[in-house]
Amino acid sequence: MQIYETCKPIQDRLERVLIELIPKSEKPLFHAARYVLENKGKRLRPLLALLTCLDLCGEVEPGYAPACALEMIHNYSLIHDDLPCMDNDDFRRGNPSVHKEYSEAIAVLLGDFFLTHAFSVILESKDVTNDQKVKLSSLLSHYSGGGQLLEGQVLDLSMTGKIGHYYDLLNIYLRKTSSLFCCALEFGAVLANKHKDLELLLKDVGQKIGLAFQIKNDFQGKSKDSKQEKFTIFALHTEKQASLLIKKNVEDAIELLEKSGHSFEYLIAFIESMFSL
Ligand code: GRG
Repeated sequence: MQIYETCKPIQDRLERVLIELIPKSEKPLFHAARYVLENKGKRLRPLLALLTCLDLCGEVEPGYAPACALEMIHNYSLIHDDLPCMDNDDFRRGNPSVHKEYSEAIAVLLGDFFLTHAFSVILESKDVTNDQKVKLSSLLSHYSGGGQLLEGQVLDLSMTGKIGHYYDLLNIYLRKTSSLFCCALEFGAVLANKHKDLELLLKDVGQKIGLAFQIKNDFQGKSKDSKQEKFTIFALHTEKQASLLIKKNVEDAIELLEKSGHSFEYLIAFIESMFSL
């Protein structure tokens, strides 16, 4: 399947909706919001949500606002992660990170804006039912909250300069990276009104894709991570073992989807494209 042809119009519309959701004002916060969103990311999480929805109910239209909300949470986490008190990154997506282009205060406040605005975007959407709004908001606060994304970041920071067990690494990766992938897939099921049946399966798939994605990310950041003494897969495994872990997690995720009794053709094709299979 040529997944690019399916994704291109969806991604083009995502970009437009994302910008439309930011108040049209030149105030510093909204200027900075457009700076971040126009400096395009891959939009993996909203695309995963919309393709899951497409597979399960044949349409994506009602999902744009919630998918954009998830992308806002992802962007908030990256803006805060780049701050000097966290990962201290001067660049993001090839351009100066928000605290470098604007100021640390704007970076903190812009993260806060995306975090709060994401929930308004869901609650004010005219395309989802009240039941869906409750479920989507609850999933978003769960996966971005103190037991998931935030705990992942706390654990990640606490392990700098240390080497833990594989279990510790798994715990960090499932939280800091898999959590928003689980959220994306579960969003798709909520939008298609199939969440009750598929919650556990999609959580399992999201965890595996997230693990594979984080290990892939570790390859890309290997030299910087080692300078910063970050605890990554390479503290415990060789490159060959790490590559095998990526392959195993992706294959297992796809097998779960294939055996689910539902047709996940778009989602599977997209996952394969994420890992160039
Ligand atoms: C500070 C609240 C807070 C959380 C930080 C997500 C995170 C936790 C830190 C960001 C750094 C990091 C290694 C995150 C893991 C997830 C990851 C690989 C993010 C990058 O995702 P991509 O590649 O980014 O999808 P783009 O730029 O394409 O959107």
